[in-house]
Amino acid sequence: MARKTVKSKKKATKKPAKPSRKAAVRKSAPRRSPKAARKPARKPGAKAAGKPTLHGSPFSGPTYKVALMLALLGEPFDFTPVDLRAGAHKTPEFLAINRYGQIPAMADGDLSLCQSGAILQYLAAKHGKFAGKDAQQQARAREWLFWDADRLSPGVFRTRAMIRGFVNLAPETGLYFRDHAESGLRVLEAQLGKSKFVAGVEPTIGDVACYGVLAFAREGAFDIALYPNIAAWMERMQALKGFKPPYELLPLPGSA
Ligand SMILES: N[C@@H](CCC(=O)N[C@@H](CS)C(=O)NCC(=O)O)C(=O)O
Repeated sequence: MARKTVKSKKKATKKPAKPSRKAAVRKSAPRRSPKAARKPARKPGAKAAGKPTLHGSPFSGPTYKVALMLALLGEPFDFTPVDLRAGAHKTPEFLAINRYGQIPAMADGDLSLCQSGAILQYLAAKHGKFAGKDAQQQARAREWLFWDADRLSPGVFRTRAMIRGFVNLAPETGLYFRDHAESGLRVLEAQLGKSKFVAGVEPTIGDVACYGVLAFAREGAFDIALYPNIAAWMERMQALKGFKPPYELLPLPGSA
């Protein structure tokens, strides 16, 4: 916020009055706005909160979920690519950022967070956006967030990873995950026939999490045209301010 400067009128003849005790205190301790006064002062030695840093990969769906959330919030961020094929996620340096040895991870000031769902919740609380408008909608949004982590993500991502050759799975294991994904798609299709977004009329972290999966559905040979409510919802998500598709938001190595 721009600070307003108030110029004092000069009075050449009058001897300046001795500053009152109140004014002297004000001079030595700069006045904080009432809003700033409510916030605790930063601990000595703590890092200034700059842009968050997202550690991940453009090929990673969970990384995209976090990047999409940051884009929808209009929060600029730095991106540090982590090369999974080179095992960069299992090095001691990376394990200090994410104890689970997985991507994504996000550093925001002194806070280092992992698990895309937890990061989405953190960002929603930080900005007061996409959490849900009241306690009921917030709880619904979290239902979808956890359901995605349990059902939709494993089904779609494992199937896609198999097709793209990121993992080597036995054909019957591949079918197990495809089945999981398809039952998840049917559940989502039914919900989106009842509400505009998963938890009601507004987009929430539940939508960001599910969209972050379905953005990669084609790479897993899932035909979203078979699910018209999902297809229409995906268009609604793509129309949100700040939206970008995966490989545009996090460019592939060598494409910049
Ligand atoms: N539940 C985690 C899943 C993260 C995840 O599966 N990340 C993958 C890449 S997309 C990974 O790091 N795989 C390497 C590993 O698990 O060792 C989240 O949502 O953040």
